[in-house]
Amino acid sequence: MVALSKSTIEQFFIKTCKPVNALTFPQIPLIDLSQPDSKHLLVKACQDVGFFKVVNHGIPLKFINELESEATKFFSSPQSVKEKAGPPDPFGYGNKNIGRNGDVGWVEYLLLDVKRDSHYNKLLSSSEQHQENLNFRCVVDDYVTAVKNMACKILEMMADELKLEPRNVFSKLLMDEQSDSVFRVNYYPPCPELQENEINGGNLIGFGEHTDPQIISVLRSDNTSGLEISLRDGSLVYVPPDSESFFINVGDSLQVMTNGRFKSIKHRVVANSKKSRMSMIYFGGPPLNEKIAPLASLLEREEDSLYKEFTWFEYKNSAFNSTLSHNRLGLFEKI
Ligand code: GA4
Repeated sequence: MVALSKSTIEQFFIKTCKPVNALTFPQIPLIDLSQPDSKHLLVKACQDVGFFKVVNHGIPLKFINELESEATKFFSSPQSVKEKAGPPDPFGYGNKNIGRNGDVGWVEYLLLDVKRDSHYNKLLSSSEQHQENLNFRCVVDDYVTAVKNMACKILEMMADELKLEPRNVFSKLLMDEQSDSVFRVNYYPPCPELQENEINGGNLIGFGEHTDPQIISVLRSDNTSGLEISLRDGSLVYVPPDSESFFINVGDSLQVMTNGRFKSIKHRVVANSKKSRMSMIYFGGPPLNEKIAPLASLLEREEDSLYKEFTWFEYKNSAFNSTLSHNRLGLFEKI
């Protein structure tokens, strides 16, 4: 293993003047998907926080465990093998560099296109890894299909509670064959150099603060902590990990479609110098040519649209040409 110098590690130190609130956010909304009254709580969570945790989600544990074990195998393989799946733009393996504009994080990741038959092309290109990669592909497919169905169920409950018709007004965008959804596996390795030097109190930025551009994100992580969400007053609060539940956050596009009723929440991940962390996130996005604008039925008599209409292609382009912390929606707000 190549030892990293102090100055190399320094670029990942958390550069923020805001203290991390060590207290657990007391009310991370908890939604029990098996309860009939949950659609009301779900909409409230999207309005108040833009983030919630779901239990009784019905995703088979087998899918989660198999994916985690395949991903662990991938991230522990030699660097040369992992690099065969890279670079990450548009899809593949990435290491420390995030996006196109200089963001860095203490993270390795796989970004995968979830459109049938279009993903893993690079992963599958190395013939000696062929069988292993096929297994990986199968477990990702099973997992993503199940998580997408859960995301659609949640979106339909939201539409129902908001009295929107048709009920699949949001979910049809994810179900569309052309849906531009992405799947990401993040691996935050431990940092032995940081422990040895006991620098910076052990805080490294794993994934900098940002909002997700899509409609909805479904996150599952192992039991290592690291996720923090930013409340409206800008304070960051720690989200206790829970490997048996899923965390959902509202994306920028859903904020626009609900004319700002639902909030897309800023979040970040702090890497742990002692323990690795693995997370898997499904980002449910619309087809590229889909027009994103506040739904007419939500614009009540006196209510003006807060956003200019755009296509998902335009928004995605603008997002991918920005840095993580950029206020992406600002460009599309009506003044
Ligand atoms: C954040 C949500 C998803 O992980 C992602 C990220 C994307 C990337 O990693 O390439 C972006 C980021 C995300 C938003 C701003 C741009 C693009 C990195 C970045 C600096 C895959 C996505 O869709 O947008």
